[in-house]
Amino acid sequence: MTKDTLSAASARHPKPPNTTFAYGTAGFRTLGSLLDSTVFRVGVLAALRSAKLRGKTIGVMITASHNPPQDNGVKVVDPLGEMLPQLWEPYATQLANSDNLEDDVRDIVAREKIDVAQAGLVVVGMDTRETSPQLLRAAVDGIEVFGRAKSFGELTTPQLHYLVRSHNDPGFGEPSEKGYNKKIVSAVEEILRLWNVSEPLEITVDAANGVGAPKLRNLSSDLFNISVVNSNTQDKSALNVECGADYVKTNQKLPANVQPRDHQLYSSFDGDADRVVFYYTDNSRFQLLDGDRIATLLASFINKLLQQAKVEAKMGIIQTAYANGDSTKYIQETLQIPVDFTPTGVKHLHHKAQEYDIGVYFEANGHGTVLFSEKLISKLKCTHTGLPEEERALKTLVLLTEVINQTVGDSISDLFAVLLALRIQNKTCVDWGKDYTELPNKLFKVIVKDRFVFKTTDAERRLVEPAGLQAKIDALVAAYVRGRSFVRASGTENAVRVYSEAASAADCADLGARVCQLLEPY
Ligand code: G16
Repeated sequence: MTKDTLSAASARHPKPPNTTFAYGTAGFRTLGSLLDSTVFRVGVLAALRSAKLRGKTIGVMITASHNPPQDNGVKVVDPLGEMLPQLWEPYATQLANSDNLEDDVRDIVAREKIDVAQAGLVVVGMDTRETSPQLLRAAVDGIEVFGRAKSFGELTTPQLHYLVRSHNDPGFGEPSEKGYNKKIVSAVEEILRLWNVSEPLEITVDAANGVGAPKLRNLSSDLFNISVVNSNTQDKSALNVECGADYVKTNQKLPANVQPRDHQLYSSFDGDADRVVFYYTDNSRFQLLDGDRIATLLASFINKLLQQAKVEAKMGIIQTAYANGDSTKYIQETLQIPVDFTPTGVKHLHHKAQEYDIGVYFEANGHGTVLFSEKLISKLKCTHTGLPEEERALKTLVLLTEVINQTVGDSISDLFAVLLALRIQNKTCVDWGKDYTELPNKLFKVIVKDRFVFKTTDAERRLVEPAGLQAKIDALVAAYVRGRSFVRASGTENAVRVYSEAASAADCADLGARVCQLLEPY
């Protein structure tokens, strides 16, 4: 271990007093001004992870995604673009809170039998927040204690995942932002040509004043025409404020600066462009098309292509407790696709999705993707029937695996996948919105003294602690037709989330408000 370097570097990144850092749903997240030491230490951990994997490239992303502008965060990405394995999360927490960094690093090195000399490259990206450049420097400092760092500057989170994967797996694409753009744009163009689509795909995207705005503008083609609003990344206080996927989903209303034309499709990204939701207005009534709708649209589109190609594949849809009850019913009864539930967090959904040939996972908040197994991709590539309709479906499926980010939920990829699914099936946004009717639902954010006292079970659908609280929620829920409600601590914000749904909008609001009241003593 290069003891002096670690202590010298660490001295430049002192830990703030009286602060405890917790690794949450998507890494560490809190006020950006508190995170310097944590990001430095995550950099150290990422290099150790690379060493453990004998020099494979690892990723570090500086972002707080949908959180307010003053927050920031950091997460680690594994070689194939997956999140840091959960077994390593305690190490991240151990280092972030350590008062004796050298001892704790030595402890992890011994427990994992790491040869630090094998540490390789760690690629780093950041979102557009004010604190991001300084935190990026802290990450690089940490990485360079044992490994090598390569900074890509501003990126969307899914671009960073792509870059990590392509550094380790050259067949995945060129390891550059250009490579990412080329992979998506050429696959979209090829699909459109296969289906003789000449009218360009069109949509207006609310980019949450985040990094998605410049990155979307870098994609160009005669075959699509994307207008971007809420693209002010210079005003650091504007990120996710009154705009973006989280705002639109939580408030179920239009973001600022979208003046809709009826029956026209719009979409919103979040601050780091890993979530997307869609919407339109019908007689000025707002209709949201969230992650549940994206999952059903893409699953039924892919199913149709599989039927046309005459290829059998095992498909499953993965949801969380936030999925609307009617979406689950529609998937099981109409689409006849199995549904699995996992706790919130793409790290959970992603692994479940990998159990299928085609795993479609979307959180209701718009975070998700469609994973195709390597085995299925090879089968699709090797099958040739000579029949034009079958060949076209086969080619489209293969190209979809290039459009849809295979490492993580990606607003840009998902945007194109949805536009293609609609155009090829000749489906309007209104048709899409009518696939099934949704139970009225509402999300609440409640600030409590200590959110960590809320412990859940059953894919976060039931509370086990505080004792007795779940029984009170059950009693309330029983009084409403098709009522459902649950309480869980956010893993990204200092708040507890309450979800409610019921047969009528009034009941849904009432149920949610009464469950929120139950939280007052906490
Ligand atoms: C992150 C996670 C998502 C999760 C969301 C909210 O999203 O990646 O899987 O749904 O946080 O989590 P929680 O309810 O625990 O706060 P993002 O877009 O913020 O990175």
